[in-house]
Amino acid sequence: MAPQEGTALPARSMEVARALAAAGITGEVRELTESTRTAAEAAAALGCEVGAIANSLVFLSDDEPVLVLTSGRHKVDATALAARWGRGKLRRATPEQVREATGQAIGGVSPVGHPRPLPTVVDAALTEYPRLWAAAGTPRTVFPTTADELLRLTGGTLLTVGP
Ligand code: 5CA
Repeated sequence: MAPQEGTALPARSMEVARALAAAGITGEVRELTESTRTAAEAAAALGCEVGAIANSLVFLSDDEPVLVLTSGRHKVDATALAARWGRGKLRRATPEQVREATGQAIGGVSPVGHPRPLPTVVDAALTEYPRLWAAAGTPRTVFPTTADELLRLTGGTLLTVGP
């Protein structure tokens, strides 16, 4: 990992840092020199397992944007998750819909720091890792966290998300 010391964070990451601080979360946002755009890239840059990367995936359910915080080790089973969550069909959001719902671009979508909070699911697989990394608003920023913190930060629901 190669943190960039002494430089101001991008504005979108400042939003995330503010949301973390407001929730009393002590893990700090860091900006890396390498890309963290995908879970594989983030895991390589951070030297962690890909399963310990918490991807922030936006779906639309009954036209409402929702967030699924998913372990990077597997894909979301959208049909099974909708049934478990008791919601209508989940459709993957387009890049424009992601931007509108979160104020962030694909590759940097964070669990928090959005214009409005989104109904959120936290993947039960994330509880298997003592330390997780999530995106902090840009494709080079991340923060360390845990499944418990993600649940508290988002008011989310812990559910099985993968296969
Ligand atoms: N920064 C990392 C985590 S540290 C990250 O954002 N990973 S991610 O998985 O949440 O973001 C990449 C995801 O964006 C991909 O898994 C994919 O689900 C989604 N994505 C990529 N391209 C598109 C697209 N064209 N439309 C909708 N979603 C997309």
